[in-house]
Amino acid sequence: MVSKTSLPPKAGAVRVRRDWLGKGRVRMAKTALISGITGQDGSFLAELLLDKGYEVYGIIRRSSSFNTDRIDHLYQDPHEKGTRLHLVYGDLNDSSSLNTVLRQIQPDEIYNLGAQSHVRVSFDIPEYTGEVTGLGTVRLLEAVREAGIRPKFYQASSSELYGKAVETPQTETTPFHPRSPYACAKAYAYYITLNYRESYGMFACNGILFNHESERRGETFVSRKITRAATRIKVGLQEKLYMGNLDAQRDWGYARDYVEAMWLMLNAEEPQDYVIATGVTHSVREFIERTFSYLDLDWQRYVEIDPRYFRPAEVDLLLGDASKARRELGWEPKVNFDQLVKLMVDHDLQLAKQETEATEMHHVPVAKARRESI
Ligand code: NAP
Ligand code: F7E
Repeated sequence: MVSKTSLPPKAGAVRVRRDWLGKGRVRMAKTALISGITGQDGSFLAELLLDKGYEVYGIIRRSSSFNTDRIDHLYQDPHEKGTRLHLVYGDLNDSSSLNTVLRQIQPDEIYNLGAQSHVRVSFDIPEYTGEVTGLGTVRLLEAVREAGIRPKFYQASSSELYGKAVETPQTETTPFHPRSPYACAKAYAYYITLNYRESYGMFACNGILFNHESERRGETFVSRKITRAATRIKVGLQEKLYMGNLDAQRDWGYARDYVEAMWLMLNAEEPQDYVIATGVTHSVREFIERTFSYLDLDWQRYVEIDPRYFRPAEVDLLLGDASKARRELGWEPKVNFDQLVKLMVDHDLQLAKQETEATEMHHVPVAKARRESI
């Protein structure tokens, strides 16, 4: 299903694609390259950029099974005319692939979303996380220099940088105190992005995004783990939900709102770093309560604590102040906490019902718990 694209010819350092609309009218299409296009944010960003008329290239990794579920609805046969989404193989651990991709595509905008993004997992694979999430960024930035091009560059920085936060709410000037190998890797990526802006005058921005979730969120992040489990419990597919630290507080927003901020940053006058957050924080316990109560379930009957989900070092409280983004980019979140929980539960309830039907049809034994090793 993924094809190596036939790349259009180049016409100099900054290339503009011309799609003929007939009668001599031309559309000047910008080209964007997304690392991490198969992830939650990558899929929403690809949708947004395609809607805006961009030609979108996404870097995907070779996998023994398909991992393009989140973008399958956007994918078109490359043999069809006018296809604007192209997938190319590459890896943030492999400089040569990045060099080739950049030389060939010469994008106007690069969104570096690729990462080993799970905080708990980063304690198990710290070196690998450093390679992909940290050094991967400098590999991509160097590939830009080697290609001799001047694209705008977005780095997916994270509120995890604040870690053991020294002030609340956190802003662009709050000092960092990373609390995990993931956050340490993101700190390197943040500073190297800033360094390339200062050293080479690159239009490079850090979006310091607070937690953002959706119906496409990976199932081992806490929000989706809760909405998947609660809806499966509701339809009788699961009996218990095992959780870690319920006291942690997060500033949760909706991913679709947050990818818009990425685009706004690269289309602002000046390259700068921005906090993107809702300005409201809730505990994991509140997320659980809200989810179960929406489903008319008493959460205390189903939720148990399993210490394996505690982290060696925890980030207790995150709360972002996105005033700068509101002021300078005109960005604000559209979906609040209750709406977020509702849209995720509605989606996952449908999924659970489909699972029930499949289970009944094929006489599959009901699993007591899902694969939730983290
Ligand atoms: P995600 O769902 O975990 O997606 C991560 C993406 O990175 C996937 O497409 C993955 O590909 C790709 N990737 C992993 N290793 C790679 C490698 N070696 N080379 C190339 N690509 C690789 O993450 P997300 O939630 O969309 O987040 C997007 C970015 O924002 C990440 O950098 C994350 O750290 C950061 N961030 C996220 C949040 C949040 O709340 N979601 C907040 C702040 C910052 P596969 O599909 O092949 O695994
Ligand atoms: O955990 C607590 C856990 O894994 C949130 C990534 O996208 O956002 C994400 O990182 C909180 C933590 O996200 C379970 O201890 C309790 O305090 O959903 P999470 P995260 O660690 O905040 C940031 C901004 C990123 O940049 C990252 O890429 O929930 N928690 N019990 C649990 N968490 C999980 N996963 N599973 C539990 O059972």
